[in-house]
Amino acid sequence: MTELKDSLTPESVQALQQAALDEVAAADAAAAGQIKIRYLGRKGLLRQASAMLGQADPADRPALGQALNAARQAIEAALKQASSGAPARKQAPKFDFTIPGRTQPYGTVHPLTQTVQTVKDIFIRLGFEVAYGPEVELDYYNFEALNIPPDHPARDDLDTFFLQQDVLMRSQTSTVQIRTMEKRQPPIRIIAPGKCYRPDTVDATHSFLFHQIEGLAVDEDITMADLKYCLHEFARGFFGADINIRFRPSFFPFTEPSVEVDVTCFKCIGSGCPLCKRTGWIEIMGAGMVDPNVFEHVGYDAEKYTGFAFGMGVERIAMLRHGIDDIRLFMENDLRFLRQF
Ligand code: 2NL
Repeated sequence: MTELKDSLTPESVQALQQAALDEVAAADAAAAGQIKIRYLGRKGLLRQASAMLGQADPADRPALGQALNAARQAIEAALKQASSGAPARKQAPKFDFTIPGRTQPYGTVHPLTQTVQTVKDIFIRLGFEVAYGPEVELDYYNFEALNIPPDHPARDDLDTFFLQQDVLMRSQTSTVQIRTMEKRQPPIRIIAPGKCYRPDTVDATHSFLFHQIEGLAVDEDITMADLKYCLHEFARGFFGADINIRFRPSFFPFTEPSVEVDVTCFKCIGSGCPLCKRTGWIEIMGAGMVDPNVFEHVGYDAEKYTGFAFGMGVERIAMLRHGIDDIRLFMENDLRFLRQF
């Protein structure tokens, strides 16, 4: 804090000015106000100094008067610059621990992943293991070992994504079952979930990428009754305890006999409604007894072993279960859709 000397000299006025400028340079907005009052106020130091002019030697008065004016102007200018240019120093932020913490929004498991998990759980309870395999496959595992003849329409370039002559994006997960049978001897009970690819034009029910779950059981004395029991258990677990199944004859190159599998319409419980087109039944998958030619390819004794196999589209059963009417919703990552599951 600067005090006035007893006598007024150009040096003491100069010292007063410098003290004021130093204080302004170190001050924040609030302190600048105090400095202004203390130096320039009505009872401020400059006024007090001016009052002492009368006691000064008359010869010195003009120089002292000029020095006091210069000091006033310099201090005013410094204060003006401090209030306009210099950013007001902020107070240290106070921590308010009464405000609730910031939460991260939780994600949800994708509906297709949930569907695969549900199907897996049901078949694991029935004694099946879960098997996986590559999505880029050899023609052999996708077609030849499955007894699909060379002229079959599925082998056309228009129905399969070929990468090279004999390399393709798998169009079904039967490839995983062939690979498993190549490596292991019966008994085998596996399900193979995974992505599959077909160059379909995308619409409400078709996609170039979809998911499949195939199942396979091979042992001595496996019969169609075992197939029907397992698929009935699956249908009850997935759609509800009052759901029944039925087999209709069909054809696949890799099964003989082959069937289409229907479940009781879970909307009307079989009485007939628009969803099941008044039939009371809804088709959910294909299945059958493994063709002996497939066993030949993997080196199993077709006289000793029999097996059943089935394949279902994950998107299809997820859409049925949740009443979803467009397959594209699964891939659009629209949170308004995803948050509903
Ligand atoms: C369908 C029909 C099916 C199979 C897949 C299979 C696999 C092996 C041997 C014999 Cl290794 N069969 N898989 C059998 C019948 C039907 O899928 O409509 N899928 C969506």
